Amino acid sequence: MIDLYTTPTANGLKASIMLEEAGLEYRVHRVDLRKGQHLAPDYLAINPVGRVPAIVDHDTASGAPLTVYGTAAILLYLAEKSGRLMPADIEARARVFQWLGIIQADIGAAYSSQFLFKALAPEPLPWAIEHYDALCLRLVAPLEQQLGRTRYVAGDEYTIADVLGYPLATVSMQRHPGNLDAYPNMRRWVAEVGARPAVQKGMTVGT
Ligand SMILES: N[C@@H](CCC(=O)N[C@@H](CS)C(=O)NCC(=O)O)C(=O)O
Repeated sequence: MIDLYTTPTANGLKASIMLEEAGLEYRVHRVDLRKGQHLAPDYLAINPVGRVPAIVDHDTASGAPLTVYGTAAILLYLAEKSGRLMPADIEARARVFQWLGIIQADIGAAYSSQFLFKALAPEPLPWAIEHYDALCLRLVAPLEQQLGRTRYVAGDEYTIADVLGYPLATVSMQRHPGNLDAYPNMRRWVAEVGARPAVQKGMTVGT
């Protein structure tokens, strides 16, 4: 059994989609960020970083519960545990790792800052909003180009890179006027990935 600590943000949804794709048994613990539950002592005892998503796997080889925090780490762990959504070939794996870094560390980090200035800032700061809107769109452009060349994000195989990308396209990118209107390759890919039952189920977790 795996405990999932989550909230229905883009990162939280990536973790729940992956749990569905992995076919592993899990139970959901909703962590309400607005109530500060991520900073409460009982959650900090599980994840001292005080952020979500995190998982605790009770079904380990050592018998000791294993906590894994961070979206990319969770997806990699679940891919290895389930033997799903990660290619065996070293070059194909390198492409997955590259997109994992681009989506989480480059695009995802830009969208986190965009969310702060667009949705949470007590007063609008036009320079910051314009800067992060432009940065997000600049970093999304290579993903749109890539999906014009390959069926899925890291090639012709569905992998954890697609699980990372889907909530980015369907949640974070909704904060741009027109959403995916100017992104035909992403729209084609979103329709295909969004038709998967595991993705549909994962997108409802914690909501
Ligand atoms: N590097 C982490 C970032 C996780 C993250 O930013 N979590 C947000 C919600 S999506 C959070 O817990 N924010 C609360 C806070 O930072 O106080 C990941 O990739 O999962």
